[in-house]
Amino acid sequence: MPNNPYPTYKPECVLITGATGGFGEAFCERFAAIGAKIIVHGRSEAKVRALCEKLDVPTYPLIFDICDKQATLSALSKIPADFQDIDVLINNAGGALGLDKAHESDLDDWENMIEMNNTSLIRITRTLLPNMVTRKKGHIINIGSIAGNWPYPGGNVYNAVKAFVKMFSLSIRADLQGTNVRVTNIEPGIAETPFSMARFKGDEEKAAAVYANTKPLNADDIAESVFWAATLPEHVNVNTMEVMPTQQSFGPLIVERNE
Ligand code: 8X3
Repeated sequence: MPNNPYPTYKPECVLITGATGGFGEAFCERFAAIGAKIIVHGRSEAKVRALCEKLDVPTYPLIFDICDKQATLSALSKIPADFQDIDVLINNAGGALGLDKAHESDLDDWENMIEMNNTSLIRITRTLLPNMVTRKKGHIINIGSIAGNWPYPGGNVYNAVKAFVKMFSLSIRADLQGTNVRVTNIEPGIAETPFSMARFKGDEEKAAAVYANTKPLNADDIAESVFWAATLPEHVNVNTMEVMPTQQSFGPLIVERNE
């Protein structure tokens, strides 16, 4: 096969939040494959350190609970000098809690989803963005979801937090005009990862049913999408990228019929 003459950009330092989860590990491996230094974030020290060991590139372990503001700011302020020039920040940490109807949902789950998917994401982004602007170099890649575009029953706050991520991504692009900093929102559809185990709080049967008898996306499919957006030449910005399995698409709107 002839070489592709299209130029690519090679990020040298990538920070991945929620790196020990399904997507996160695939992202680490994809960027390590081109020799990028990886800042591996997670809550479990053992898992973060095990992943750092596995990656065949320089790594820096970043251990904090994304819902803890002080721990977040403190850990970010301690990133050593040789990892501080972050070319790509992948805001991947987050997730769904529950799939109950709005009037039957757990209020704590709702508040936690806002904290995990939105508050933590803006905190990390706001902290790391100034250095990207100063360097006139950097890329924020947010892991959104088709849930931010398409409401579905039981999605309620998860749909809403991912819609926030989409609009935050687009909106900060406007602020970053003239800085050369890129922003991308990647919006995966149904993907077989521990996502559903977390959503259904360890109920294996419910989680497995989500992926039964179909071919969902996998973590490598999304790693490749993220990697493609991140390695395009610096004058190219992918604003949003919605990716679904071929076997997932759209349904009709529901109309209630009277007798
Ligand atoms: C995960 C995709 O379809 O379960 O963000 O909401 S979906």
